[in-house]
Amino acid sequence: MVMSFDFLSDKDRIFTNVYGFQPWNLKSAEARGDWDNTKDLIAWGQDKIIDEMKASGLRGRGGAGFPTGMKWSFMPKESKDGRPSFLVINADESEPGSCKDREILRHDPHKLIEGALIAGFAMRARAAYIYVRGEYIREAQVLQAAVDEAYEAGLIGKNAAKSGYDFDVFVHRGAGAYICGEETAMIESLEGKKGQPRLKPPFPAGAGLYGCPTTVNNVESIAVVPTILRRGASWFASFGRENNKGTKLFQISGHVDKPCVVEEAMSIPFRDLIEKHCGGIRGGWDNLLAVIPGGSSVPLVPAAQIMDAPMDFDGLKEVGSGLGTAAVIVMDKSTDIVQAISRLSYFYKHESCGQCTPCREGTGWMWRVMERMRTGDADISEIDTLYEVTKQVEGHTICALGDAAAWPIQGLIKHFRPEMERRIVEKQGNPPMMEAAE
Ligand code: L3W
Ligand code: SF4
Repeated sequence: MVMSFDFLSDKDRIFTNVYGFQPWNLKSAEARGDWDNTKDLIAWGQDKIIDEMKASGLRGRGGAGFPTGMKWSFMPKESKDGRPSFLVINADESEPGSCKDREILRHDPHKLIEGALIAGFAMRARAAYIYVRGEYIREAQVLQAAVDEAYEAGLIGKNAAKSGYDFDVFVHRGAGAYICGEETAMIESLEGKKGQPRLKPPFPAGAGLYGCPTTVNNVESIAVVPTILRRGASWFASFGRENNKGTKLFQISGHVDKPCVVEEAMSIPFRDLIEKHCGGIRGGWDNLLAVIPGGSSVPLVPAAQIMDAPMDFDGLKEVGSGLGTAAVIVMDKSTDIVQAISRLSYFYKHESCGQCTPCREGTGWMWRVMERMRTGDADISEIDTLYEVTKQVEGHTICALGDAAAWPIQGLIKHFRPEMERRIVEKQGNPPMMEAAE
């Protein structure tokens, strides 16, 4: 039996200015409820804030889904040798398909700044560094102007929002490298070095920015904090299902009638998300080929398997993929699926920082073979070799970029192997192995 889904109602939306219909400025943000008695929330104290965040079930919105309250609890309660702690906010949104943090930065920056203060207080951080993707020029300007407004109004800085807590916020612009979205590469970059991931452990909570305890959180994870605390953990946890709670910004691009960014309840079935907010699939549901549901780093899912999948961490894992950043890339039957995945392979080859051999050599090798798969110039036996190489890269690198380069190709081979074989056969004629099989 197909259950009907309770769509998120307007009164339950956190991001009420996601389309920028109202100004982003402080006056307008206050009218939307931001900075309303922030001092009272801070007066709860660190432990109560962290407990409330844990109870809300919020999991990181930047791709990994790590429980946010638990992450904050890793930060030390006492400073060692007088060293400060830091909050770093990851606004280096560069994952192909992801475009939600951008809407927060340019239309709702005060939600992020207020969230930074409360989260920073809860983890005893001295300051927040917001690392903004280099290409987001206008967004960085808006964010900086909002930070300036907040300083001027006494909401951050000394005795922030009259809470008795001193807290600074710095906006830092990246320079266009995708790898700086990886948390330890971001920390290196903030320190003025080349953005290359560090080995973990130690995790940033132990040794992060300038060697000090640091937590790195995604923009959306921080921007939802004030509303969760004001409305209560149980309100937030009433959306979605066990282990997959809350509301979420979905970003739908590709072959739908109306691509959009929309806040919905977690666990919304794929079909409902597309019908309600995107006007359906271009050319109708029979025209759907495949979907990459979480940004380019997660495997594609063929049409038949995604239709009724709940759009959450567990639902997408069950169909062999992941929620990632909830960047939903929809591909209809006009898509050259081999070319699409080959283009992603080029992206990862281009963005590899080159530190580890499996990633540096593997991403280039996989892209070159993918290109021959695209043109039909590969040998059929190379499909297995390509798969083997993705397995050699996966799990054998310092950071997740190696996995991210391997998974889209694995998904292609798993679900579209006949299409890969077809173009080789069409270009070269039936190789002996296939002739014998007929
Ligand atoms: C202390 C432990 N802390 C884990 C912390 C860790 C991190 C968080 C999650 O990658 C993924 C990646 C992309 N003690 C800890 C601990 N932590 N164990 O928890 O850690 P992790 O390693 O699972 O993930 P990550 O390195 O944060 C994020 C995928 O997201 N992704 C990419 C999105 C890209 C963007 C963008 O464009 N900016 O968001 C999409 O799927 O491939 O797998 O904070 O320190 N024992
Ligand atoms: Fe750099 Fe790739 Fe190694 Fe990550 S996996 S550290 S991007 S070489």
